[in-house]
Amino acid sequence: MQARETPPTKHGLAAGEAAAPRRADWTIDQGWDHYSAAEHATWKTLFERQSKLLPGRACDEFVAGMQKLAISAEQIPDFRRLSDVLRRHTGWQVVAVPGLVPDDVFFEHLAHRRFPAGNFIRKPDQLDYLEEPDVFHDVFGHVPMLLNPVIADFIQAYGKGGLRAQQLGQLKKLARVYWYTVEFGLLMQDGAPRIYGAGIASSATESVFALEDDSPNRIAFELERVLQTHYRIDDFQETYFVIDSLDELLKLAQIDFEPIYKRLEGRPEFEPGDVLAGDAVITRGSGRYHAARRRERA
Ligand code: HBI
Ligand code: FE
Repeated sequence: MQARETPPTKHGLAAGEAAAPRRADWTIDQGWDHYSAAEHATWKTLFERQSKLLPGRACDEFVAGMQKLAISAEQIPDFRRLSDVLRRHTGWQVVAVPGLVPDDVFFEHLAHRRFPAGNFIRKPDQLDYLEEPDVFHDVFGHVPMLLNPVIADFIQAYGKGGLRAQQLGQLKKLARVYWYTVEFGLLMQDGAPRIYGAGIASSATESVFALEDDSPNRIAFELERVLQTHYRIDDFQETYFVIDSLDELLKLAQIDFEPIYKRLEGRPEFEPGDVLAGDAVITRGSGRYHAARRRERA
């Protein structure tokens, strides 16, 4: 989830997580047997809330992935079971990590079809927002889309691209592509935007805001526009980028970004809420929500 403009400083250890010696790849045992009834109950609350909100809002591919996964409200899923299903469909597996891991570790896992998922779950008083990707964000938000072959290829390509972008010093730009697709992307379906981004799919408030609020912009995804556009890590997005088909992401996976990075050197970058003359605007937002938030902070 939280792909950050500034590298994460702390690598939070889940509450109660002993500072066990980390493996070089930062994976840990999920510790499924150690989840308390309260933690399973938090999962149930989050799962039931989203399951009510997503029909008609999540894209068909998300719904199809969720059905194949056969996860339920009753318990926090066991990553070994999830990996059995994922391996069969798209060759992915889920590996447990204590929270955000260093970028290169993250990319290395994705490049080998291993999805790092937080093994901890948020506290009941953090239901609506938390800093680090927990098991609900990662498993409920991301894993269903990993059953879609296009997304499965795209995220692996993002991992490989991330390692390359780091070598080229272009990570900040590439992180924006991940952010505005895998995390907060919308997909046109039956003439209206639908959710495929995990950051939206796992958030009760943002599932509604992203699709129905008049505040955000919704703009057709265009690679160079997104590479130059900053994003918010602390609040709803000011702009959601919309693709017409998941196959648009497959094309991205086949592009060599290096010449694009070069061409964009020194070109203007844009704020999250900007609308540009060249944008294919689907809905132009009023900006009301973020204007109110700025006034609160002023
Ligand atoms: N670590 N566990 C975890 N999950 C993430 O989504 C994640 C991460 N580390 C780095 C990161 N995301 C982003 O900074 C990169 O996508 C750029
Ligand atoms: Fe995420």
